[in-house]
Amino acid sequence: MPRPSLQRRWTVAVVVTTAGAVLWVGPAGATEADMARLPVTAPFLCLACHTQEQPGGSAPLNSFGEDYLANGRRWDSDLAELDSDGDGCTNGAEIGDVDGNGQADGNVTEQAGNPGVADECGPGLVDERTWSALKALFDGR
Ligand SMILES: [Ca+2]
Ligand SMILES: [Ca+2]
Repeated sequence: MPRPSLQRRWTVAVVVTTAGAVLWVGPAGATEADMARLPVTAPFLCLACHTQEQPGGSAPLNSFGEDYLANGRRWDSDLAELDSDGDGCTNGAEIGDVDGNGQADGNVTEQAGNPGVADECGPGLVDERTWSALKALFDGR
């Protein structure tokens, strides 16, 4: 079998390296795209879905991250109704989009609690009925 030319070997090396880089970068891009699907991301950002911050979204998923993945990586009413971390507040209430329509409730700019960490929806969190009433006011404009 003839030995491949130097040019061909270089071409193969470049293709393999590029493919490896794309695969390596892939999860980070997906994580950013996933985060962009949530109507409110501050202040927890990566930690809404991951157990710790690691480059490229390589940290293990928390309970909300797992549910998000199981929901086809979509933020919708089904995911909003769940209480992934079991702390008594729905994901929607913690994220700030109770009905999961993709729009932040009222003028909410920060998540009320971390949807993947229990015991973060304390007395400061307005209850869901209040959120719904507030949201209805804004939706009815
Ligand atoms: Ca919860
Ligand atoms: Ca929580």
